[in-house]
Amino acid sequence: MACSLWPEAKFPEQKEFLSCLSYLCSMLHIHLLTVLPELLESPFSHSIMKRAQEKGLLEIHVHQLRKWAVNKYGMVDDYQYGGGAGMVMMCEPLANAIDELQKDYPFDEIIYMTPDGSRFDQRKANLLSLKGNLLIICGHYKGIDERIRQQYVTMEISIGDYVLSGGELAAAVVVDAIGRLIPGVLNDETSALTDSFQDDLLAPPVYTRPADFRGMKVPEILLQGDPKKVEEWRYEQALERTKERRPDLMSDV
Ligand code: 6GU
Repeated sequence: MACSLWPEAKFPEQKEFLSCLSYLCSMLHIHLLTVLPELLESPFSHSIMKRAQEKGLLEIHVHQLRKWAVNKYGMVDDYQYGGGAGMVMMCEPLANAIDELQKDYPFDEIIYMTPDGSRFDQRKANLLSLKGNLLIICGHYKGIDERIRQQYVTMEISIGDYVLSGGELAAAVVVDAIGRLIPGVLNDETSALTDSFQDDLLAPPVYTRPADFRGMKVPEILLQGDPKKVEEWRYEQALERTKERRPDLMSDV
């Protein structure tokens, strides 16, 4: 949720105060376990995700799973029992990594990114943004050993009905969606309250200058300066757009 009570700090004392306050209120630690940490560098180093970390509201820790490998070659995957193409991520490195991290961070959820998980949506993003410590396991190859899923994993997430070559890009999507919802991350201009899906409606169309672009005019109502009329128009547009493009979202409206 966006919150205008979180101003931009101008002085060092303000910055420190805000960062303490945020720590007490809504600091979220997200740990990611991956064999490809490089893939997760850029998505969290810019824009809103960068600001969330600078404000002390979000901490992202990317761990190379090979650190917990069973041998000096950094082996974390092995052939699957029963035969068949594709390797499986082994139990020991994952179990050792989770056991070690869990000592310092009492995870609210241990999430496994997998195409056979349950579909990620705005509701899940909202719920996860209120947690304090999350661990996200990025799957690779044929996936992780079933026993880790049974013993450790508390939530399995897919981002859609298609297969990616690994869980990293899906994890980046999930972390971005969660991170921007942490109270204090967005300001009035970037508010999440008017996002598509936040109220089961798609967002209405938006316009900026010029008012006339190659003969295409901005709807008159937006130029008249009546906030109540603008709000009504936006709601109507959101309803129409949702009915047309995503009628499946409308069952409760
Ligand atoms: Cl979470 N992982 C992979 N590998 N593919 C996916 C996915 C996750 N979600 C959709 N496709």
